[in-house]
Amino acid sequence: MKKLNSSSSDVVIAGNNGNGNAANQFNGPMGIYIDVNNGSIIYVVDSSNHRVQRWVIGGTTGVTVAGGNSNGTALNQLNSPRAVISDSNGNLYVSDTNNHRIVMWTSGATVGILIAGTSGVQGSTATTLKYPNGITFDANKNLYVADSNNFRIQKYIVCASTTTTTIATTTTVTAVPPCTPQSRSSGTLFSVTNPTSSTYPIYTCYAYTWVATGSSATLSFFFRHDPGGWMLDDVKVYRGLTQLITNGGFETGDLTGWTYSGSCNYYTGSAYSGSSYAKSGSYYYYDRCAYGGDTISQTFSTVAGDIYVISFWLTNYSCCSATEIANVTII
Ligand SMILES: [Ca+2]
Repeated sequence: MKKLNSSSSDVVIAGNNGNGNAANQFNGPMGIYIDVNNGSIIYVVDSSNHRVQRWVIGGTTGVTVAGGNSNGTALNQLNSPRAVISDSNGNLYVSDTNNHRIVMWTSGATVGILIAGTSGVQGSTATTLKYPNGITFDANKNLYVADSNNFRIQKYIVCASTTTTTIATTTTVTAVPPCTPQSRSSGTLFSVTNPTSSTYPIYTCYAYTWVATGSSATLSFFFRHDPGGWMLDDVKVYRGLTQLITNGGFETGDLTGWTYSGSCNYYTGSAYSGSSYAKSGSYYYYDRCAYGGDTISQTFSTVAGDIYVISFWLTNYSCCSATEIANVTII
């Protein structure tokens, strides 16, 4: 372990005594974490020694504070851990990677407490993990786990009592949208007026995270295009792994599940057949509403405070000499 000193050259603060399992050595150190209560203490995940070492920065030896009993699935053991964090109560949380679990070690404990995953069992359900790696807390002490081989981030609500802190329930497994989501706090997800180029046949992916504020929300797509048209497909809203939008791929061939409103002098928006035009499947929503504007929307139940992941694919067909507007809102 090294850190920079004031002259910008590095200094060794732990280890540097070759590869081994003595108290002054490491074997495959991975995650490191500065104690949240004491900036002179560093925790080092000594991965290939299946232990977590506590070092006073600059000290000559470390003390094992988790694991150190060879690799295994017992609660006094770890198996190739990768990450450690501490909380203000002095508890350590260890990403016990090859045991597919997160364990908590209280100060001075000789065994850990299983708080997420299932010991030694890999899986992709809400109660299993597959090679977890990085872990962190948010300001409300919710625990986030990078569930590496499941390609997902898990969130666990922490329930604090007066004497100890335990993880009670798994609440959110977040679906991964088809493109990197942007965070939105207001009701407008996407808005464009008079685009300068036509992108058809390439669809663009749009994805957003949004926190519900009430018991329901309405996702709306307003389009105007005179002439030419907007093409929309694969609309999804996820709460955890539950998809909430009905007929987001328009594969019923009509607007089942959607509410239509607005007026157009020409061509109202409708589900169109044509697999070569659709982003996926056989149908897509094609809106050529000219000299007016129309909206399709869908309302679904929400839980205030929960995160929703919204995604859709959009392109425009022929432009750019007249008024062309797309507005996507969630209210
Ligand atoms: Ca489709």
